[in-house]
Amino acid sequence: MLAGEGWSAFAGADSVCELMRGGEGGCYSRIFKLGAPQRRINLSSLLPRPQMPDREATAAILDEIALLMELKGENPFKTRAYKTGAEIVRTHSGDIMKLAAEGDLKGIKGIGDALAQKLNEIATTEKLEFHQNLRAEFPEGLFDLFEIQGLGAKKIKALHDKLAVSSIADLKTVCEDGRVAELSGFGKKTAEKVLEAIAYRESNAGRFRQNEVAASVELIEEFLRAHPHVSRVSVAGSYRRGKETLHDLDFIVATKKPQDVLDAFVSADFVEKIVVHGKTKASVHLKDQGIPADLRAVDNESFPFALQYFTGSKEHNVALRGRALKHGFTLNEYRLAPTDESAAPLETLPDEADIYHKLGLPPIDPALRENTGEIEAAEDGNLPNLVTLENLRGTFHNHTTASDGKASLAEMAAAAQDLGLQYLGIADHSKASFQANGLDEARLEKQVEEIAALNAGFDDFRLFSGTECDILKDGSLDFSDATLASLDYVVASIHNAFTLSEKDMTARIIRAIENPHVTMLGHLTGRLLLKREPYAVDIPAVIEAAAATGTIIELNASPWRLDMDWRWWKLAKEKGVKTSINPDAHSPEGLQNLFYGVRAARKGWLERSDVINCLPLGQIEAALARKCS
Ligand code: DGT
Ligand code: CA
Ligand code: CA
Ligand code: ZN
Repeated sequence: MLAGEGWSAFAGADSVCELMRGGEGGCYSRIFKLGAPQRRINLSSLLPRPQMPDREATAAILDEIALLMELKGENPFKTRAYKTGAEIVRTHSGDIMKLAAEGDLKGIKGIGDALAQKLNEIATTEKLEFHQNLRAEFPEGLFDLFEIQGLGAKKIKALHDKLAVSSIADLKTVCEDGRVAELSGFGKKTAEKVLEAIAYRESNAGRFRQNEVAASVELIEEFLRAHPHVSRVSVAGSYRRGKETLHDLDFIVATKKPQDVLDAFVSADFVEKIVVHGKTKASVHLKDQGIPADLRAVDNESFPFALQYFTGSKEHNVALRGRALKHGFTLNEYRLAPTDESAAPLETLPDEADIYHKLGLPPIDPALRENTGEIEAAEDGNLPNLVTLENLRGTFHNHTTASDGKASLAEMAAAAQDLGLQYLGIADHSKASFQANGLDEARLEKQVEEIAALNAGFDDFRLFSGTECDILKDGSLDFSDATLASLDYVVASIHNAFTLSEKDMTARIIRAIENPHVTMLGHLTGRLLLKREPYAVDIPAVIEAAAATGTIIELNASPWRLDMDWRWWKLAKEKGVKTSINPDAHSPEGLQNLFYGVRAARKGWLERSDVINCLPLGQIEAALARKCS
């Protein structure tokens, strides 16, 4: 059913563990293999695989051991061995899980006998007794503390040891009664920040980012499709609409035997808990993070109506039903029927698109169904021709091992070529981002040379040398104009001093935009979905400044960011501002973030012509140079 919509799910995303460490480094909750090398765009062939005991899951276990040992106050050398182990597991160039399963890790630097044995246990049994025992020494609630912005192992240990904090509720109490403020290394400001973070977490309870659910969506669709009595399957709800965060998953199937299908669904492997098991609907919680999921089983004739209704949004449906009434129809989740009951019933409608046709409209893409003018646009024949993954020809804002990425220039270039891209922009951090090992002028110059050397060896592919240059507190840039001018392009981003007033923050960003060498603005508001609120900034004023100067505004495609938010792109487009859909990749897998970026761009009504990285090699160069010339 999703075929033709051009955004069947594939995924790959930064997990909480890297954010726990406070960096932007790629740490993937799921690793998806890149497709076989091809010279055409094959982005959409990257589907999320159901979770296996893969190397990231293994690395996450080692990371957690290191954390827990730190909490216990163990010898730092022991702790470090696990951290190093996790890095090796993540970055080893061979099939390390296979080697581990075969007990064949000898000779890999950094993996001693004890670690090799543990890796063997994980690879063969999918768990590690040592880890489970260690975890059992701590109260379950303690693990939630790691999700609070600004708390690392050290601080959590202090809270745990000195104030007996072992849950978010405990933490709230000791922040409110002033004990945290008095704790050495904390202070009043930290206590306030922590309380804010707790409030933010509470306001987002029960919501998920797309990357947290994408693999389950694929798995469940596949499961349903394989059922012998199911003829049609689709995900619906907010996931189908490409919302940046969501509350539950919704699936619709067409079947003659709803009870059979619902029975199979609630007894499936992936289900943890059954909430509703009715005749036409089941609601469950998945084993995967307890994600709630609804399934509705309808007959083939009702399927298009159920799919339309349960895709939502509610506001879109209300507006569409209003339009149906004007045309003399009632529209619900089962049918479109004449309001006048004596009139002949409607013939059946085979597809969801036919519902829109019957109401005198072209089909409206699920991404647009938020009642923000899509029905009027459809009526006037002004629906956008939305950008697709396949339209992308390259991408900017990617990191390498030179700063905080996990892969080399050559590896990132190879990964981009595997995806069928024609070019890849490198934008490692600048020196002010010392926590991310940002490059100084000398290292940047060396990277520019390395890129030139690699480019000499490519046919029909090019690396662009850029930088993700820090915007300093006063809006000046971390590199001189001369240095910036030596690059193919510049992404300017904020990575510190998040707490400026809206006025100061806006002025800071606009000053950066006014620099003729700044090609594009990185992650405009700094938000981390469900984790950190955007900083205060006057977005219309920034859009205005970008339009006046010909500065591109990035659509950061990390599922944690999706920044600038889709709700602003219509305004940006009206003002003539272009975007670049940028994965902010810190590894080859990170390039898969483009999937989420395109979904967000579609929600923002963007077309191919609004997105500079749809331009082929040969035309993109001029777009990058437009501002300076
Ligand atoms: P969420 O909160 O991320 O799960 O968002 P949705 O949009 O997936 O919401 P959900 O799962 O409650 O319902 C799925 C769709 O079903 C929703 O987008 C529109 C439709 N729907 C649900 N309840 C109502 C309702 O009371 N009235 C109307 N018109 N539509 C509804
Ligand atoms: Ca939903
Ligand atoms: Ca639902
Ligand atoms: Zn950044």
